[in-house]
Amino acid sequence: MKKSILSALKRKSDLFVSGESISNELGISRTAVWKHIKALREEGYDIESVHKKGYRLLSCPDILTLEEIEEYLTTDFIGRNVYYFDSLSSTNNKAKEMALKEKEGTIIIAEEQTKGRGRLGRNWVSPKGKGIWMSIILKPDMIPSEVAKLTLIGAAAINRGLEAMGINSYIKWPNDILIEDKKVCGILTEMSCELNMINYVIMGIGINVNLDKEDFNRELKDKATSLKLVTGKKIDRKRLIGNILNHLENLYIPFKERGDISKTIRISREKSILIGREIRVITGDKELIGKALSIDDEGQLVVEFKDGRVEKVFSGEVSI
Ligand code: BT5
Repeated sequence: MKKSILSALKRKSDLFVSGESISNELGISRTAVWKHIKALREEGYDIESVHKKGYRLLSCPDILTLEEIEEYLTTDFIGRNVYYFDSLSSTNNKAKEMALKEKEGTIIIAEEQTKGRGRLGRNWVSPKGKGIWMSIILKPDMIPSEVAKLTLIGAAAINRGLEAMGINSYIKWPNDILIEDKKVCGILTEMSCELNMINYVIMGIGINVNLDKEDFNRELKDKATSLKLVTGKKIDRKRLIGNILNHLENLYIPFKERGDISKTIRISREKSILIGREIRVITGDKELIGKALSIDDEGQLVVEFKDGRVEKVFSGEVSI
C-alpha cells in the first residue's frame, strides 16, 4: 500500500495529489493514507501536505530500495526483486540464507555492513549510507568450474557502469576495480554446488561511492579511495546501481545461455591494469614475480615468470 501511494506521488512529480483520490484509488480510508504518508516521511521522503490540495512529493531520500532504483533499471530479471536492509553483518551471508528459495537476479542491499567480508575471511569496510554493499543471487546452469568467470563479468559490468557515469576505471584481475591505482571496489563471488551442478552463486559487490577520507582506516588510506574522493563530488548511488545492473545482465545473459564471455574478455583486456606490468602472483604461501602478458579467451591471466616460463593463472591473488 505504501508503495502504491509512493508511486501515485511520483507519477504526479511536483503536483499535488489529493488524499481523497488516493483513498478512492486504493480503497483505503483517509486516515490510512495519512498513516502511510507518515511512514514514508519517516523513511526520509519529504512530502508536503496542504489543506484542500493534498500531498506533494518534494524529494526522495538517498536510499537503495527497489522503489528508488527501479526507474534506472532496464533489466529483465536482475535487480527486479530487492531486499533492502538498514544494517546487516554481510549481504553475502544474508543472500546465502535466502538463495535457495529466491529467484535468480534477486539482490540484497544494506546501507551498512558490520562484518563485511573480502576473500579469505578478510574484512571489508562498509560504512553507513556511503557505499553500495550488495549481493546478487545467480543460478547459472553450468559446471562449478565456470564460476570464476562470473567475477570477471561482474568487474566488466562495474567498469561499464562507472563509464556510463563519466568515471574511468581499471580492472585488476580478477576482482578489483581501481581508480588512480587505488581500490574503489571489490567483488566476492561465492557458491553452493554439487559435484557437477551449481545450486546458486552469490556475487557480492562493494563499491566505495561517497566515502570520505576519514572513513578509511590507516591500513586503507593509501590503497583505497572512493568515487567521491576521485571526482570531487557526491555520486548518485541509485543511478550507479541501475547502470551496473543493466550492464551486468547484458554481459551475463550470453554467458548463461551459451557460455559466451567474449564481450567481458574484451573489456577485461581493454581495461586491465595488469597487462604489460610486473606483478606478484601469490598462491598459497608461494609468491612469484612475473610479467602479465594477456588475458586469454577463458579469462585466465597469462603470466611470464622470471625464469621464462609462461603460465596461465586461473584464480588467485595478484599485486602490482
Ligand atoms: C574483496 O576482497 O575485494 C571483496 C570485497 C567484497 C565486498 C562485498 S560488499 C557486499 C558483499 N558482502 C560482503 O560481506 N562482501 C561483499 P579482497 O580482494 O580479499 O580484498 C579485501 C581487502 O581489501 C582487505 O584486506 C583490505 O585490505 C581491503 N579493503 C577493505 N575494505 C575496503 C574498502 N572499503 N575499500 C577498499 N579496500 C578495502
